[in-house]
Amino acid sequence: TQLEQALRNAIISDAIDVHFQPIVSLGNNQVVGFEALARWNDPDLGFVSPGVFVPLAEERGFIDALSEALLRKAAEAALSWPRELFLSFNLSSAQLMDPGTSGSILSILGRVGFDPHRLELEITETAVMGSADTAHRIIADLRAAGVRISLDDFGTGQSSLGRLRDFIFDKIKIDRAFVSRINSDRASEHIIKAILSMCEGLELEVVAEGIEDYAEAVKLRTLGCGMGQGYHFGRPADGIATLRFLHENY
Ligand code: G
Ligand code: G
Ligand code: MN
Ligand code: NA
Repeated sequence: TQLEQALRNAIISDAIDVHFQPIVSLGNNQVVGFEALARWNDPDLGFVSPGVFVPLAEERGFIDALSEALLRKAAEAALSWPRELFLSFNLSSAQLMDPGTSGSILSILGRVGFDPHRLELEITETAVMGSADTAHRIIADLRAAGVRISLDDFGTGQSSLGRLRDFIFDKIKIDRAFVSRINSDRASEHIIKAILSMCEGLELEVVAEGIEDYAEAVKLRTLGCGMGQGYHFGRPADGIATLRFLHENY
């Protein structure tokens, strides 16, 4: 198809960019890291969402090439940040079925000179279930090298609390579906409270995603949520705007 051909060309010509969205400590509003988010502005097709082209890349077998280029760009950009903030990078489910993934990630970090302790990988619960043995091996190898693992979109889809008993995660990211209703819907508040209490017991760090206003940030801080992310703190921005943001704000 036209989209597939355009994606293939974009990967070959290294035209897919990476943007960064701040993750802050809710206690003091300090930026502690950034999530890398792929952005593709095609001359003919315009902006194509990663929600569209990442699944297409997985389906067509381009995901390794795409993800390697994005991780390299993201880690290179992170080396120029003024402080040792963490970099959070999304892994797709196909990558967790490929035993070569851990070696490939660590070799990119080595080549770029990026400390694995500064990298976090975001994965979803469904991705771990796809090919459980391979996924667990990849995660164990990465964690042994110092990489941290976060469970993305927590609370949605096929979440099973049982997965948390495997102790393969360092952090969970509460899906914005709960966060956006925290001040209007008592049920969402109770669910978030329960997640925070459970994560405290399991010694998991927590990020609330999709914080869009001050009232949500205040509520989450009051409930004891450690970190937040969302348009209230900053939208995803390119590497240069991210550097400017860091120099102006922190
Ligand atoms: O950035 P937001 O605009 O629309 O992202 C849409 C979806 O694409 C999200 O689920 C996000 O996790 C995913 N995504 C964004 N960038 C990447 C990436 O570099 N790799 C993978 N695997 N997924 C990404
Ligand atoms: O699936 P994942 O959580 O990786 O995707 C992150 C997605 O959330 C990206 O598409 C990003 O652009 C989007 N996002 C980040 N902050 C906000 C926010 O405050 N509100 C909304 N609606 N989307 C957000
Ligand atoms: Mn994510
Ligand atoms: Na998420």
